[in-house]
Amino acid sequence: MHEEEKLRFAAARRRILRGLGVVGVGTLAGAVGRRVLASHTADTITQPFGNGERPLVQWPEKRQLIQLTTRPPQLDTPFSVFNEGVLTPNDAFFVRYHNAFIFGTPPTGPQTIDTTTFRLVVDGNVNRRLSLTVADLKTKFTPMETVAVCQCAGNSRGFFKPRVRGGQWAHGAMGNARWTGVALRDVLQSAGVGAAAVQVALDGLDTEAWGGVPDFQKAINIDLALGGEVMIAYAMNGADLPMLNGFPIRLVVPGYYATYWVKHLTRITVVDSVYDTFYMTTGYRIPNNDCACVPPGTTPTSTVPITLMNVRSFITSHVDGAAVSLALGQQVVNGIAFDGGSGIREVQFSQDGGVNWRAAQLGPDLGRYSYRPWNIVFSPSQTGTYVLQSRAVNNLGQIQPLDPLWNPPGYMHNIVESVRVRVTG
Ligand SMILES: Nc1nc2c(c(=O)[nH]1)N[C@H]1C(S)=C(S)[C@@H](COP(=O)(O)O)O[C@H]1N2
Ligand SMILES: [Mo]
Repeated sequence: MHEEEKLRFAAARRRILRGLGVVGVGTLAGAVGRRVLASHTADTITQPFGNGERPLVQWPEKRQLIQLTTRPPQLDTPFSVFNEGVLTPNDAFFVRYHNAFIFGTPPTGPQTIDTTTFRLVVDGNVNRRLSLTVADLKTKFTPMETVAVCQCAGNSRGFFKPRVRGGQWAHGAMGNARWTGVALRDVLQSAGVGAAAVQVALDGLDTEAWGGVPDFQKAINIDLALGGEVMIAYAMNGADLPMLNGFPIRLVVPGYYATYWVKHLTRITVVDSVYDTFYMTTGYRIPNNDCACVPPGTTPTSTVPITLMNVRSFITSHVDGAAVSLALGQQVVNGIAFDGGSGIREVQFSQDGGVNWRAAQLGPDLGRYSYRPWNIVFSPSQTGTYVLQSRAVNNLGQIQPLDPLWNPPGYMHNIVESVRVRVTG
């Protein structure tokens, strides 16, 4: 890493990231820090799996979110947010980091990013090395926009049976946003990619942590990088990226799991071989078969890097365990569906635990990488418990499984979910 890039942490406080797990320590424990501390004890929610009690916490630029870990900050979006609208508000968008201290070591490490010194470097097998400011990206390239789902590979990991190691997310490690930025292709073309290029390696500002946690680096194949859809995004839902979602720029890889969506992107290196980095060669790998699954408790013999998201759907209007009155009569069930970019062909709905299925009405299409809203009328005829389910089919004909699929890292959970609703007299 070059010296000028290290200066990224320097003086001017374009953004302040407070409360980096240092509540009550040193100079950062201001009013915000104390409020975070207070909310630890004030509000908790319990996720529907063992050991699921979590504090609700408030970080800068965020509303109260569900805390998975403090160092690094990892925040799960409360599921009710997905019923507010098809785009996930920036202040409710989940947060996931790998390394304990994102930008240096608290309490002394800088917690700011200075956009006057921030640079995106493009190097490796290119005709000319680029060093771009955010302003360069905004003015020297053609802007583009995509609505796309950002979903952690480990979303819903807490529901795996048998349980697996790793962040015990409920269903809130996903979000859908309108991303604005420039095509990675355009930036690479302006650098001039060498003929022997195989991948581009991606690195953000966060660095290796102690305890052997390696620097978070990723790589994508050169064809994908030059395909025109992968973006270097500087805005999310019409605003600057929140600090915790990658300010000032992040990669957006529509259709791919969020592990490739490198935040605080600061270096793109064109390489002539498959890039060897922990998060490609050891982490974020799935069993090398069609279901990305193995018998529970076993180890796959062969693995490959995770790539495209599988198809999922959720009911958002009704929560598990809800009670509704029969007197309400017919009512609308709302939900969302998405996949890795083929688009949603159909969402089926069942109100009897999967015995009978009806086709739901699909809502507005914001593009094939977006959540697709859907709705259907639920008409309970008598009191009792109804098991509501939705099952999406994508344009490739892939459909959500009724039985759980298992893999050791707990990735790609996409079983049909059940929402039990009690209809009372
Ligand atoms: N710099 C950096 N980028 C990163 C990560 C990280 O640890 N550091 N984690 C990745 C993973 S695994 C996920 S799930 C997404 C989460 O994006 P979000 O925090 O904006 O929701 O960021 C990705 N980009
Ligand atoms: Mo992730």
